[in-house]
Amino acid sequence: MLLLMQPFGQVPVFEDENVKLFESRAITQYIAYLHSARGTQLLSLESEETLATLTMWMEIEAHQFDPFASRLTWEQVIKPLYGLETDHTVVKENEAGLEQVLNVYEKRLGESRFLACNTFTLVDLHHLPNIQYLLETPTKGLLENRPRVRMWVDEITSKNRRHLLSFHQFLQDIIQNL
Ligand SMILES: N[C@@H](CCC(=O)N[C@@H](CS)C(=O)NCC(=O)O)C(=O)O
Repeated sequence: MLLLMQPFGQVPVFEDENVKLFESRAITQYIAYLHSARGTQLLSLESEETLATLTMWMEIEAHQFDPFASRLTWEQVIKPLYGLETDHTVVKENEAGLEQVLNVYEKRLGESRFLACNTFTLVDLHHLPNIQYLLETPTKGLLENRPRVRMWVDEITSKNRRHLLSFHQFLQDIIQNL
């Protein structure tokens, strides 16, 4: 059934009348465009430059941050939920990679309050699931020992703490009912 909706057999899949999408970042962009006239403005639509900068940081999250962060979440948070053992060699390797990425973020956050611009956008939002998980692991040290990254993490997590806790509970309920 999932393969009928998503050719790679992965979640998430999104349907809104005639719109059918997969790839989480495409789904969040669609929802943000759809609701851009109300609520928090999550896209920098003011000019070609601000939009391109936002897109660039979305790519950085997807291709630089996410591979290390997702692996660290998998090893330290998701595997234990399934009763599997964390591979500490994999954790060490991925922490070394994440450190390099966070050094770039530390510099960027000296120029801009949030990653894409001075306001909270989808780019910051895309980091939240992994960051929220990693704050519950020893990897949180990497997020806390860089002052600007630490301030940014505090800011984006406090904005969304309530929603994320309920999402975590939702995920745990799904896993327990598998
Ligand atoms: N790039 C995709 C990645 C989707 C993805 O990795 N989904 C995982 C769950 S988080 C999945 O469905 N894994 C099952 C599989 O690959 O068989 C996105 O952002 O939507």
